[in-house]
Amino acid sequence: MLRPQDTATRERKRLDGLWDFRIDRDGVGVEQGWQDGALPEARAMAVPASYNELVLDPGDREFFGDLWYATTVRIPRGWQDQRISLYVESATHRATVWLNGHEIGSHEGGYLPFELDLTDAVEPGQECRLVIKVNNTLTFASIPPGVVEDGPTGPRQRYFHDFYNYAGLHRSVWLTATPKARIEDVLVVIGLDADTGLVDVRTTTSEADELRTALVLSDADGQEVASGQGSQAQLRVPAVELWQPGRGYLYELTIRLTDRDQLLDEYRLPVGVRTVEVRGTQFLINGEPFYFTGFGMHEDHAIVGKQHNDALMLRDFACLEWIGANSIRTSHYPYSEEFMEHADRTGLVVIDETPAVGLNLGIGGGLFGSQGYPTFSAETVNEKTQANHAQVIRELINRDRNHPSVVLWSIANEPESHTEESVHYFEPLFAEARKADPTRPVGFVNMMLARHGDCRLAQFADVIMLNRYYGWYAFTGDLAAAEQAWTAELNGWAGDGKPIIITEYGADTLDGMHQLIAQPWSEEYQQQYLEMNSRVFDGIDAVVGEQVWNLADFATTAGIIRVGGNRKGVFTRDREPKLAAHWLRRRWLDRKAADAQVEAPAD
Ligand code: GCB
Repeated sequence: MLRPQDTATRERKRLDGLWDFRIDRDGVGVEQGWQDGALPEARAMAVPASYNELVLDPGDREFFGDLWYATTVRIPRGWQDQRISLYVESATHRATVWLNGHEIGSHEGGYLPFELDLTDAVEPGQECRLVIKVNNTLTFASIPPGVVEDGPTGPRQRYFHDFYNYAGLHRSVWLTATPKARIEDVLVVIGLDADTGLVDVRTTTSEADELRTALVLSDADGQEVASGQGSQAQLRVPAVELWQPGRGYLYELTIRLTDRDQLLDEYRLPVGVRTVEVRGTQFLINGEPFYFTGFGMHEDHAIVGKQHNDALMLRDFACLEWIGANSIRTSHYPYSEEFMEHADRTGLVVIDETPAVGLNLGIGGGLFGSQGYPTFSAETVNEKTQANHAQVIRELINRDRNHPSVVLWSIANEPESHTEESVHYFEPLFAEARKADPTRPVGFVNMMLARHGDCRLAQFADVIMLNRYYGWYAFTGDLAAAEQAWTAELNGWAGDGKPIIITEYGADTLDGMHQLIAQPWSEEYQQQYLEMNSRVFDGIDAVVGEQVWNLADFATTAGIIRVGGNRKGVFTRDREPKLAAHWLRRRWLDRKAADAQVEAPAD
């Protein structure tokens, strides 16, 4: 599946704006025919946006079930003889689509796009009513999982992850027109032979072998540097300009499908030439050891929730650049396609994560106020969950495999990983990821409950990713003891001979709270906590990265350990720096300058 584009042969129409919206409180929508499009008592809803902060009734905000969206669209009259489809970038967590009352299709999973063929259901020039029923209920089968429990006042949605379950149409919705004989998919695999870039292109087309596929690769100035033809071809780029961390040099690949001299379809793809390799305890990009600095993040902002918004995204990138971060992890779900494209352009290195978060029901239950459950059982996380998990791995890799910014797949965040059951569940999923992309390393993020020696999944990973909160959840307030225990644990992992990335470490911090004798929650403590962690990392060669939790404060469910959300941001929720941000900036800019062998910029 290809992202919609405007090219010589393709068109797209963004359907963003105010749609009609109705929460199906009584679960009567289908019975009452809301799918036909006349949504009774509808209110206006922004698309894209999370709906939750735009309704002020607490019951509406916390609602779980069906959310109905409807809009009227006109199919452009020039779209005769085209394949017309609907491309939905993100419907959290599943959706069913009707057009003029006819069911067109559905999709499971909230953070990855889906495309539905509308060709037989529409007439160019005509107006039609588009209805999308979004469902935000989390179950033991969904990724991420959740459960509906009986509460004193009725059923309640619980989940096992630490961010608010925002829902809605979070990213753009598109109508697209493509030629019927078309390019369906493109895979680019990169290699390097000395300073020659090897760009292997595999193109899938909708029909007939006798059609010709022509490839042209141009540099950033638009000059052609290589060309080729065929559905499988290798382009060689002498004296190649590499895509590098912090310098996202992109070529553009133009793929043209022709029938004799007639152009049938055209697609353009940015291409970054870079290699990724794990060698011993090193993580190499373009053959050079790479040290990750940066954050675990969230797509999260006041009012709009998980909406993709270009301006807010640019502010996040500006914060990352200011602080000297070279990388992020898309914790805990795939981010918008615009984000991935901008990472490619700016040279931001990305650890790309599936939405599999909270697959540790014992801990999740305790932390988030639910009863405890066994993680893996016939009634909880089971084969159905595993099938959905395999599906999101395939869909994520299929969506993001051509992004040079992506250097590592994370197939889950903090799952149960110390039991035999976890091996049964995860071993096939590692295989699934490797099959979908044999070119990149694969890992998962380990949590504190499965320390070195107890974790049974690390054996399947190319890179060890650790989330640790020594000095916060463990040894709270005692940084000296934390430093000792953390160093001891990390030395154990270092003995395994794989690179280690610290994917989370952080301390909740209330901006504005200052203390001379620094205690947890103060701005001073956050800085001292980060300083302590840095000392630990600097003493262990196998540590090849540090990603602080979190770039910014973010919304969570209500809880006694959350103050208006999770406050581990180095920036506030509106992206202003806390005290520690200045210290971190100094550390990372100095490190960057040392790597580049230049003088570090002054403050
Ligand atoms: C974690 C989770 C992350 C939480 C964080 C915390 O280990 O991966 O989702 O937000 O801890 O702050 O507790």
